[in-house]
Amino acid sequence: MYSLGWVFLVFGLTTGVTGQGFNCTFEGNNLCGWTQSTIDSYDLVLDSGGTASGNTGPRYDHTSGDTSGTYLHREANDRQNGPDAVLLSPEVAYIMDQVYCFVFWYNMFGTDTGSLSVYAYPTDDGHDVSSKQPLFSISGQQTGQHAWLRAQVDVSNQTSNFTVAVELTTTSSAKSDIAIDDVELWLTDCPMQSTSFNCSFDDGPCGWIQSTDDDYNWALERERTRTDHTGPRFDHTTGDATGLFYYIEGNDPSLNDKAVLLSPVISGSLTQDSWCLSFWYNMYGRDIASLHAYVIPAGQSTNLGTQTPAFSVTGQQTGQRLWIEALVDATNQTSDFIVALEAVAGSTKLTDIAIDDVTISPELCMSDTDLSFSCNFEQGYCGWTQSTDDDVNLALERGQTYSSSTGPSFDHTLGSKLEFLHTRSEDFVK
Ligand SMILES: [Ca+2]
Ligand SMILES: [Ca+2]
Ligand SMILES: [Ca+2]
Ligand SMILES: [Ca+2]
Repeated sequence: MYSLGWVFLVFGLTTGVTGQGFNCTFEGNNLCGWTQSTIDSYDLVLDSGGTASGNTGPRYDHTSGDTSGTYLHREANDRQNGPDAVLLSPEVAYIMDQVYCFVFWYNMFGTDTGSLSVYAYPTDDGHDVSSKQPLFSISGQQTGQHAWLRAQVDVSNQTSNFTVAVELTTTSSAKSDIAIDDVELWLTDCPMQSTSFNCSFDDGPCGWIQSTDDDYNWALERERTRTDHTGPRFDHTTGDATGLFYYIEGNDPSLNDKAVLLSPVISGSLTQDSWCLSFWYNMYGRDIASLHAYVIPAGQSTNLGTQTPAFSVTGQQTGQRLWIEALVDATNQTSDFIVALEAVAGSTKLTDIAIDDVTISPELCMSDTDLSFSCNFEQGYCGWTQSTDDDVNLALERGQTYSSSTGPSFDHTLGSKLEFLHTRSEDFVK
């Protein structure tokens, strides 16, 4: 082992790369220098193009962005073999004062997703990670089937040759797949990751976090969600599959289950106590329930049961392509506060709710949403409301409707690519 470390040390000094075979795309069914632990209960599988269980696992590999590439996958259908699977890096040479950043991509899609943990430890200590402290850990659903998120872990604090280990753990459910791809070791400090209330979500959560005082998690997704006839076609920021949005997947939760996303802290004060919260939402699906925004003191319980929402909208509001802006005044915020966005699951799988482009500014919202009978529906509903005494909501939509042989191609006001109200024949099919 000593001589192997020396080889890596020389290799590292001469090329600037330590741990030969560390960086790996897992293409060509190749683990590079990584190995499967033999003291865990399961071996990860190389996979591509979707997994055996529905409603869990990635649709595409991260390297190629399509079904041709390969990623490493914890298949939850095999969970009877045991919960934990550990992947071990090649030994990395210790170099005094060298910094190391471990970077990888993960997909965690499935209501009952387990956990992903990263360890770094002297190789000579052995590979039983159950006795070690993880440097990074995340659990529960984080993404939809198309999105991958980047994680980085500072593994610099070493005193001898070391191993990086990635542990993927399932729950007792089949909907608990986890996949990783494109692992790299950077000989630099990990880049700063800023926390920001204002977020497009295109590069991740910006410090927004999943509540644990709720029933399930929001998921970051890239395009069309798992189920037809619900969920947005693309994100709001980019209008194509390059951007990400948060959504709740209607396939899995039970009626009235709640998922809550919590913002970074905003500093309210006596001199700055009025704020305008803006976010965009897509609520397309016959059985959509509701979306609420809460403004609550920082540090207070995030159990929202007794709170009054500052904003609520219920039932289907949009078609597949349209996003509507919500403007919410937050007044009398004389101390630190956060915003909680809560989605409530409806009675069927046609209940996806999506949000994107969240911002807050130190002023009351401009009241450009004048209530008006005359409305071209370009900016929303102008105060027109959905009846609750009927069977279905009209939906604002942009461009063509979902069914190719029904509905108008373009709206009447400007003749192209704008919004119109319509009913959807699919909505009446039970
Ligand atoms: Ca194993
Ligand atoms: Ca790959
Ligand atoms: Ca976005
Ligand atoms: Ca949650």
